[in-house]
Amino acid sequence: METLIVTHGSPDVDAVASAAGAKELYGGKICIPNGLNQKTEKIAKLLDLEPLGYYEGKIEKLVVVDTTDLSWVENFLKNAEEKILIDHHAFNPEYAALFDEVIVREKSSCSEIIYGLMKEKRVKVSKELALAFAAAIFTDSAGFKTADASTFKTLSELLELSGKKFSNVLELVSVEKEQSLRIAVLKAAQRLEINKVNDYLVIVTRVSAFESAVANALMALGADVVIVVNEEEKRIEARARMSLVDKGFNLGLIMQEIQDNGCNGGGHAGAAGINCEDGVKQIEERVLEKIKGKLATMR
Ligand SMILES: [Mn+2]
Repeated sequence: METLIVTHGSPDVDAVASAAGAKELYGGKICIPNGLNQKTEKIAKLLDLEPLGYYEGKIEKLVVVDTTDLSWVENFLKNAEEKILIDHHAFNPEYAALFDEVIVREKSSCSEIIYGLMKEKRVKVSKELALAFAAAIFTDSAGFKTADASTFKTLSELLELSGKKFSNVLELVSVEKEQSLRIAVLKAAQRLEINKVNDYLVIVTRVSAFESAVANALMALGADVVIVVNEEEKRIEARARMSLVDKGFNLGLIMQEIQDNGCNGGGHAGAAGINCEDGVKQIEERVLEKIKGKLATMR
C-alpha cells in the first residue's frame, strides 16, 4: 500500500508545486492522470518529479491538493483508507464528511498553505521547491491581483530561500503561446456576445479548447464578467473583475449553487467553472441568468 498525492485534472503550476510540497510532507508518490502542459512540464523538470500517469489499487494515505472538483479524484477516494484535503478554494461543506483531515485556508494559492505546513513541521524547502512555490503564487494570484500582505511576505521568504530573483520566477512561468491558442482567443473574440446589465459588460463566447486562457484574454479586452462555453467538453469557465469581487460578487458560489447531479462547479470569487455531464446549454442559460440577476442588484 502506498501514500498517493493527487490533484485536479490538467494541473496548473500551483497544483504541481503543491503536490511536490505534499510529497515532502507525507512521502509517497504523485499521480497526475492526464498529463502536464508546457508550463507544468518546466516545473516538474525543475523539481525532478516523475509523476505516475495512473494508479490503481489500494491507497493507504491519499493527499488531495489544490482540488475543488472532486470528480477528478473520485476513484482514488474510493480506494483510500486515510484521506487528507489541502486546498485554498471556496470550501464545499459536503466534502467534510469525505476526508479524515481538511486543511482549507483562504490563500491566493495552495502552495502558500503547503509552504506554511512545511515550516510548521520543520520540513526543509529546497531552493528549487521555493522557486516553484513562488511561481505558483504568481500564477494562482493572477499576477498578484488576489494577493494580500501575507502573500508578499511569503513570496519574499521564498525568493530568499531560492537564492533567485523575481525575474527567474517570471522566466519559469513564461511559455511561448502556441499559435492554436492565439487562434482560439481571436475566434472567441470574433463570436462573442455582449450583455449589458446595470452598466456591467457580461461577455459570452464559445470555444472548443483553451477556455481559461480565452476567458483571461477577454477580461483584458474590457469585460466585467466573461463566460466561456466549451460545448464539446461540456465545460463552462467564468471570470469576474476584481472590483466586482470586492463588492461581494462571487462566481465560485454561483457555480456551486448551480451544480446538481450531473454537474460539478466551484472555484474562486473571480474565477470559477462548471463541468456538466450533459445539458451544457441549459447550464449556460442558468449561469448567465444567475450572473445577470446578481449584477442587477449591484451598484
Ligand atoms: Mn491553486
